[in-house]
Amino acid sequence: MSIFLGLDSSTQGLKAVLIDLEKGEITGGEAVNFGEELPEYRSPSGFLPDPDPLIRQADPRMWLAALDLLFRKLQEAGIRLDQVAGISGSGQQHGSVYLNARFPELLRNLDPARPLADQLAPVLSRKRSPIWMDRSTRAECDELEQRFGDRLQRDTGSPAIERFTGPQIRRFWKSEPEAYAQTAYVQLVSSFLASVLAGCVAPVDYGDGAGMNLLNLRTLDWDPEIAEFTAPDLLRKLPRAVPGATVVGGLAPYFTRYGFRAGTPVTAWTGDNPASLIGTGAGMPGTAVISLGTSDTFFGAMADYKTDPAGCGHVFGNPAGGFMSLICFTNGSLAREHVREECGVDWTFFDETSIELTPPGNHGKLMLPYFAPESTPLVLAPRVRCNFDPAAARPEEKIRCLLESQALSMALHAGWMGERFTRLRITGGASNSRALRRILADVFQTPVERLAIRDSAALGAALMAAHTVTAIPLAELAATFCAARDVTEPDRSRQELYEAARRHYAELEKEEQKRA
Ligand code: XUL
Repeated sequence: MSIFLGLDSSTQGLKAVLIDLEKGEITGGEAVNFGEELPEYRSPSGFLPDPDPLIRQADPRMWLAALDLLFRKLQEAGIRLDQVAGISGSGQQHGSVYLNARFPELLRNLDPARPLADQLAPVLSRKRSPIWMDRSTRAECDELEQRFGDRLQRDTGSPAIERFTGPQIRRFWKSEPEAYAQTAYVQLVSSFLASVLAGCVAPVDYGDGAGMNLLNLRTLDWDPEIAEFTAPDLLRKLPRAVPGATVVGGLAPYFTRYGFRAGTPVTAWTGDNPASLIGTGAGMPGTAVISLGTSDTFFGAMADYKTDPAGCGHVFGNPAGGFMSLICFTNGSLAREHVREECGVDWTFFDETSIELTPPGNHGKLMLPYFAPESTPLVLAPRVRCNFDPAAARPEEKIRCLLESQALSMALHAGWMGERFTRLRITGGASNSRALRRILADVFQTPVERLAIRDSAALGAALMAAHTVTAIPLAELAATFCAARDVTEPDRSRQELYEAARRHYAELEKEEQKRA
């Protein structure tokens, strides 16, 4: 049996990808959109609308209902789920699920005649789960920072962050102490769904665990001091922390209703970003991935444990072993769309023509593209700053200026990782921009590979399941399943030009930070 199933429970939906190792192909997939297909949970965008923009919570029963629906869709599509030899998954990071002491007993005795959401509702000690978009924990972050100072980032990989699970747990304990006391298990979205599949309380992997401000990345275990300060008795409520390639149990008999075999290995789930690292074939140091969306993210495997002195980048466990970075640039396509609209041009002009009409380096034009608050570097009061008069610049100059500035900022802020990248892989909508691929290749002086893969987190989970069950090296699996569509080679003659531009960009950014 050579078929493996990867799932990804993201903000807006649940996806499945099936891979066949013998055929070397992705053989199937399915998806459930929470808002459209499960309207009874009243979450059109995957979370419960709340008038307070800082509060973003979801009903965990919705994730369970999606699991039932997704498996039914796979079964109805005629997929032989009895042929699946291993299952893994990934979840939106940081979101947490709170369960009472009956959780293990209910997991052991799931009744195949009743939906998961109904059966597990009585074990939820908190009806609503905070998700990664929640930013209501500034006070708790301040308390953690005050108590632990720099040690928090040094040891957990990140300073206290509002969406991270530790501050969220602390807020829950402070605001609902009784419900917290009823909580016997705190799970992440990933480990919660792994628990349901395996019919037992599943561990948290180092990848997703590192998004909690609780896992000590030096000892690879929960930090007792930080856990105790976060909330009383928390250490006892957390599951074990384990490496990514861990079998957590056999598939619960409940899932035979969809045609699966009971006992099929379920391997540890991870966060969507660590899973994407694997699904883009970037599990080994040397390859970095740039995912171009509304926000752009830059991530890559790291040979050694290091943290970002500027406090912007995060460090997570790498499911392939070792560590990975995650750096988020909020003003990604958000800024690209702004500038395109401002210039009044179409995407063809933006993505193709603009670089033909302007020279590399653009005669030194640079822009700090903070159309919205920025996470890297931290900018709370946004404003766009140029080192030239934008009113006097032509549209193509402004466009090149934005794209070069975005690439320079990425190169600058990835420096702390101390990694030498020999290739960049890019995904997401804007990876179709020829201008951006050319500029990234030249700024990083690295070949830029455009990936054909769409659901990289679900694919990464399928690859982790296959690797954990068969022991086939991840690099071998990546060579088969994570091929690039095309490559843009760097123009070596532009190295010095862009090195100088990077220095100028750093100076401009420093000046602006001082001003703010
Ligand atoms: C990462 C983060 C998001 C979520 C989205 O820190 O908050 O990327 O994982 O699913």
